[in-house]
Amino acid sequence: MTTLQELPQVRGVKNIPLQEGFTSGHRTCQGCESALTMRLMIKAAGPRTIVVGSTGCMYVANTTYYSTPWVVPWMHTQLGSSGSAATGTAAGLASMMRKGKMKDEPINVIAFCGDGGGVDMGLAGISAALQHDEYNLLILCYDNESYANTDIQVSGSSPWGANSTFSPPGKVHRIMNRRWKKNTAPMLAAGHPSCRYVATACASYGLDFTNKVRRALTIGGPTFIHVIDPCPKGWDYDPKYSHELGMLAVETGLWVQYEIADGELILSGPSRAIGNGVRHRKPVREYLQRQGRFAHLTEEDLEFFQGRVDDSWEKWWIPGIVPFSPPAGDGA
Ligand SMILES: Cc1ncc(C[n+]2csc(CCOP(=O)(O)OP(=O)(O)O)c2C)c(N)n1
Ligand code: SF4
Ligand SMILES: [Mg+2]
Repeated sequence: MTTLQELPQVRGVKNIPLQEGFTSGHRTCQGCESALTMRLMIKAAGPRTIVVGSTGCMYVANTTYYSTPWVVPWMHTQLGSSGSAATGTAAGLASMMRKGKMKDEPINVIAFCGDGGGVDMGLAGISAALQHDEYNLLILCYDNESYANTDIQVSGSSPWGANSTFSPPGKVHRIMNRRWKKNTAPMLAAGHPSCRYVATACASYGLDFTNKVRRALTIGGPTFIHVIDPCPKGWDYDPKYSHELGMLAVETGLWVQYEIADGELILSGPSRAIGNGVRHRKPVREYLQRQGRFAHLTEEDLEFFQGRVDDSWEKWWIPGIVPFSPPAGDGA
C-alpha cells in the first residue's frame, strides 16, 4: 500500500484551501452543481492528486478540445469503468514506486463517475474496487439523477415520477418512472465490510463535503462518496437556485447526509438535526414543486412521494438509510 497524504480536517469555511485545481475553461451549464462538486473535491484533495473521470457531463463539458479546467493530472475512462480505472491507477502507482521507477510519495487517486456510470453501468467495477483493500483510492459518484450528457435519460438514481427524455409524462401514463431511487451508498457500505469509508454529501454544504473528501483520502484503502448535484438542465429550474435545491434535498429528508467510517454511522448537517429530532423535515413538495421535471405531479402524487419519504424516516431500521426491519425476537 502506498503512503497517504496528511489532509487535516478543515475547521470553518474560511479555511477551505484557496488553491484551485478545477479552474476556468469548462463548458458546464450555468449553475451546474456538479462543476462545484469537482471544484470542491480537488480543493480538498490538493495538487498531488490524479483524477480519473468516466464519460458524462464532467468529462465531456470539461475536456473540450484543447481546453480543460483541470490543473492536476486527469484522464478519461469509459462510462462504466470508474472502479477499474481507480484500481488500475492506484496499482500502477504502487508498482512504479515499488520498482523505484518513480519517487515514493503520497499521491491521491480519485475516480469520479455520474449516476449513470456509477449507480447503473459501473456498479460491478466499483464493487471490485471496494474489495481491493490494498489500494488507497476514492470513487466519487456525482449524482444529477439522469444520464444528463446524452440529454437527460432516466437512470437507476432518477427519482420516482421525474420527467426525462425516457420517462415523459403522457395522457395514458402520467408517471413513467415508477422506480424508487436506488439506495446506492448503504448498499456499497453493507456489501463491502472491509471498505473503511462510505459517505453521502452535497456541494451546497461545502465544508461538510470538503471534510468528507479528506477523510476518504486519509483513512486508507478504497472509499466511496455519493454526492447529489442539482442540474438546472435536467431538473428544469432557474440556474441560480442550484444551491437552494441542494439544501432543500437535505432539509426535506429526501437526501440524507452521513458517513460510515470503520463501521460507525454518523449523520451530518441538517440530517443529524432531523435524526436527533431537533429539526423538522420540510415538506417534500417545497423541493419538488421548484422543478419542472415534477410539474406534472398531482396532489395525489405529491402525497405518495411524501409518504415514501416519511416511511424511510419512520419505518426503516436505520431512518433514511437502511430499509430492512430489525430481526424479530426469538420469543425467549
Ligand atoms: C458504453 C457507453 N454507452 C453509452 C455511452 C453514451 N454516453 C455518454 S455520456 C452518457 C451519460 C452518462 O450519464 P452519467 O454517468 O449519469 O453522467 P452525466 O452525463 O449525467 O454527467 C452516455 C449514455 C457511452 N459513452 N458509453
Ligand atoms: S446537463 Fe446538468 S450536469 Fe450536465 S453540465 Fe448541464 S447542469 Fe451540469
Ligand atoms: Mg448523471
